[in-house]
Amino acid sequence: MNVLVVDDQKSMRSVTSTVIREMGHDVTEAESGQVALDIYRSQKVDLMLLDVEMPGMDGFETARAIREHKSVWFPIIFLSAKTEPKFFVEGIRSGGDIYLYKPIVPEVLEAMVHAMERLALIQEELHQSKINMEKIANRDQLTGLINRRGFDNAVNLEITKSNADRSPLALILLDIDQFKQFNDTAGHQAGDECLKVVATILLKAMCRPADLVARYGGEEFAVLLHNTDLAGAQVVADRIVKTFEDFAYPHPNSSVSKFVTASGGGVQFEQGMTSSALLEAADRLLYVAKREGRNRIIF
Ligand code: GH3
Ligand code: MG
Ligand code: MG
Ligand code: MG
Ligand code: MG
Repeated sequence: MNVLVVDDQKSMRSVTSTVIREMGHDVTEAESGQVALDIYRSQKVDLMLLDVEMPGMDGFETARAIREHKSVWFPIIFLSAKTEPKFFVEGIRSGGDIYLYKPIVPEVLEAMVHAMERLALIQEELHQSKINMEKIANRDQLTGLINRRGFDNAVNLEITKSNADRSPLALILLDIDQFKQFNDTAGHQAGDECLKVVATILLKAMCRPADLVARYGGEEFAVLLHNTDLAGAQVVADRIVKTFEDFAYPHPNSSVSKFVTASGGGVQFEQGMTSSALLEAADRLLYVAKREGRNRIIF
């Protein structure tokens, strides 16, 4: 663990630091609450040992400032010569987890650090599983692409960015042509395989890592082209159509082609547009592409 030892007295800091280092942890020292806060903001702290009486910001204020931050929890152990119950109570109220009396008893400090380490581990596991669940929630299981939820989040982020720095942003919405017939003729499982192939086709047609491909709905896909204007998006659209042709994935019952094709609508983001307006604009063009014979992307 990265342990931050905060005490205005150098001798006290060294005694504490020695115990912690002997336990195998890395120690950073701070001589005031303010310095502790600066360190906490710039590097990862897994455990803080905090003195109470310090000139300027005392330990209680320091703990409160950290807890106000609402970052991921990490343990705070107070080490104080103030042994009256009211200080103990204030220590816990200000956000401390344990309050130990000075002079420190090394075995007791060690035991308490172990106890906090156990809790910190549980906390870390929870934090990781929260991150993993977010990832799962944003991904489509069949194709491995991000799903509508993930895509909508990404679009909103990109829109905020484009509104701020005026960078261009383009979106293409795609829908597989006569996919119902595909399923009806070849079966639903074959349809699922086809969806995976279409995901591969679209990923293959992208050439920049920042371009985002999503499975937006059943047989609908969306492509978000960051820092791309309409002309750039048209190049990508041509490449998408070309990649479908190259793959030549057989369609068992399509009036458009012997192979799987898709229709699409492409739009460029305009300042102030909402994400739903952007998607609706693409959807309208997609509908036009369907009406005009499918197997094309219209801008
Ligand atoms: P159009 O060319 O006008 O887009 O015709 P279409 O048949 O593709 O469109 P329609 O909306 O009538 O049908 C879409 C089909 O996509 C119907 C639905 O069963 C199928 N579908 C949606 N999600 C999945 C899926 O996850 N797996 C499979 N196999 N089929 C799916
Ligand atoms: Mg002190
Ligand atoms: Mg559809
Ligand atoms: Mg379709
Ligand atoms: Mg349809």
